[in-house]
Amino acid sequence: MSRGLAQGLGDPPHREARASVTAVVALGANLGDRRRTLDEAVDALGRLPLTEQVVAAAPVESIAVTLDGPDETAPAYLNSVVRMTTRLAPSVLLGYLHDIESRHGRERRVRWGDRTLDLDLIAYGDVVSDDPRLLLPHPRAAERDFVLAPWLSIDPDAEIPGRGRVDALLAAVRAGGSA
Ligand code: PH2
Ligand code: MG
Ligand code: MG
Repeated sequence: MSRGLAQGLGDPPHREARASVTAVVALGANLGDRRRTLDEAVDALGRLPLTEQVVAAAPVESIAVTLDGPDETAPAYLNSVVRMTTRLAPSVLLGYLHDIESRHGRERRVRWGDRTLDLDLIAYGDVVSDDPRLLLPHPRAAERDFVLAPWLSIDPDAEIPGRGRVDALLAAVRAGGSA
């Protein structure tokens, strides 16, 4: 089902009121003043237009996961998750996330490289989309302890559309021993 996303990508953002949807954003930082950056990013998310009920998880520290696996020699991450209700189209929300990343000096040089701030749209309502401009839900969220654990802390009944309950996914990740 990708109707919601297709509408969001094609239409002018504010032409008509769209329904309020629960959106989940993962935050990560492993360079600079990580705590301050995450705090500022949460504030910025709280100021987004057409967006309410912004709830942030307490940050968790995690080992950097690289394309070669967990790397204890890389700077550790602080990760958090924010849940909100929004009437922004998913493509518009994604644009705001990129703006906030840029304002915090985010550079895109190395895939999964060190970064001052990463904001990933994890879920947007129950939208499932394989549009390469915005994959929903985030394809790796279900395997990432550092996304699932903070998310579960603010929403014990959270689910990833098409993947299942976050508590069960987290238990599976921890049983499997991957990041
Ligand atoms: N994000 C990545 C790559 N690796 N590792 C941790 N611990 N936390 C992250 O947020 C993270 C990562 C790319 O998005
Ligand atoms: Mg990411
Ligand atoms: Mg990202």
